[in-house]
Formats: sequence, C-alpha cells, structure tokens
Amino acid sequence: MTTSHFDLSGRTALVTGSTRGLGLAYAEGLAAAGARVIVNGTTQAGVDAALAGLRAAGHDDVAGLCFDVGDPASIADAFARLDAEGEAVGILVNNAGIQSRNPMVDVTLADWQRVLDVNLTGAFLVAREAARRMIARGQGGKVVNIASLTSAAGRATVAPYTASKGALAAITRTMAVEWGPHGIQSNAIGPGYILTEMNAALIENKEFDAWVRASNPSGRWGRPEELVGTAIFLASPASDYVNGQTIYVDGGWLAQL
Ligand code: GCO
Repeated sequence: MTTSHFDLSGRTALVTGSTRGLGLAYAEGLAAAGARVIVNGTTQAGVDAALAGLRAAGHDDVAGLCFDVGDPASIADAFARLDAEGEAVGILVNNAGIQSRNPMVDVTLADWQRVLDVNLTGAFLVAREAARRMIARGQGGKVVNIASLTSAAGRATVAPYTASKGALAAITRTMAVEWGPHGIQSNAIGPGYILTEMNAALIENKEFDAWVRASNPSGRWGRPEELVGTAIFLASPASDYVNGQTIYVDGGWLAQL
C-alpha cells in the first residue's frame, strides 16, 4: 500500500460542526490530505474564524456553509446552496453533536429531543441529502459518522447522548447496506475521552480526570489530532472495502474489562 491510497485530491468533503473541537481537526486533516473542505457551523462568525485559521495554516481550498443540523429547513436550504454553487460533496463527515448531562430520572423531554434532533436526526437528514446526490452522480462516496464510546457502553448521566450515538452506529450499518451498491461506504468513528471544549467540565473535574487516566490502558485523554488518521482512512480509497463499521479510537478503553 502506498500513501496514494489516502490521497483525497479532487474530492470535496463537508464536515458538520467543524468550527472547533474534533470537527475542526477533521476539517484540517482532510484538507491536509488534499480534499476541498466545506466547513460548517451555526454562526457565520464561527465559520469565518475557522476558515481564517485553516487558510492561515496553508489550506486554501476551503469554503464555509452556515447551517444548523438541528433545523431541517436549514439543512434543505444548505443543500440548495451547494447545488446552486455546483459543489459535489463526495465525503460527508457527520460530526456536529451536542451533550446534555443529567441523571436519567431528571432528563426532560425537551433535553432528550434537542440532543436527538442534532446528534441523530440531523446526521440522518444531512446524510440523506448528501447520499441522494452521490447516488445521482454515480461516482460513489464516503460517509463518516462520528459516534462515541456510548455507542457501545453506558455511562451515568448521558442518556440522550447515548441514545443518539447508539442509534447513529446502528444507522451507519443501514447506510452501508442501502448505499453500498452505489459505491458509497459508510462507517463511524467512536472517539474515546478526548480533550475538547465539549468535555471541559469533565476535564476540570479532578475525580473524573483521575478516573479517565486510571481506567484507560493508554493512561491519558486523547488529543483531537489523534482522531484524524482514522477519518482520512475512512474518507479515502484505502477503506473502499470497509463498510458499516464503527472504529473506536479510544486508547484501548473498550478492549478492557
Ligand atoms: C461524556 C462525554 C462524552 C464523551 C465521548 C466518549 O459526558 O461522557 O461528554 O461525550 O466524551 O462521547 O466517547
């Protein structure tokens, strides 16, 4: 195998929720691998700041698309804009996600729905729009869904998130089955505990931090850039016969009893 298997030149990647955190790391990694990258966030200011950072890092083939994956009308409008601009998304990274922590007995219906709307329904709707166009173009494509350790294991206080991520790993398999015949591979990444803004409250919590370090075979939190290689792999020809999988990038956590 040569590095050309991982070359994304000539492909356009849309990364949802990519103005910061893991999404921005994926955007930068895919750009470094040669892709044209479309950055997404819910505010134009956030998108512009991410684009400025990417350009400053030497990535010129980048564009921004402001929309809210939690709002179906906003998704429809975004794809209409992509169509009008002749953008052909061949790689979709469904990364946008939110968290809400509460014991399950205290979870409100509104919290539950908000998390599922963004993390699951949003991922479905964006993938549906992207896949319809990939199928019509007949040139295959790649869908990379960002799942979680909670796709495979339970943790107290994150029931809505767990429901969304378990279902996201499940529909990754459905995507693989339905879209595989069209040359589209759909896979997921299950990040372990990573040093991101979403986890700030956990990182700052001494007890939680100690638990992460003690219970992970790697003895530490992961860094956003440690997810990037797997994202490039799943977006590239190197993974053309990998379909429907969730690859956990967790320092070995799930391997341990
Ligand atoms: C939590 C975190 C999760 C994890 C991640 C693990 O409260 O458990 O916020 O989101 O960081 O998803 O895979």
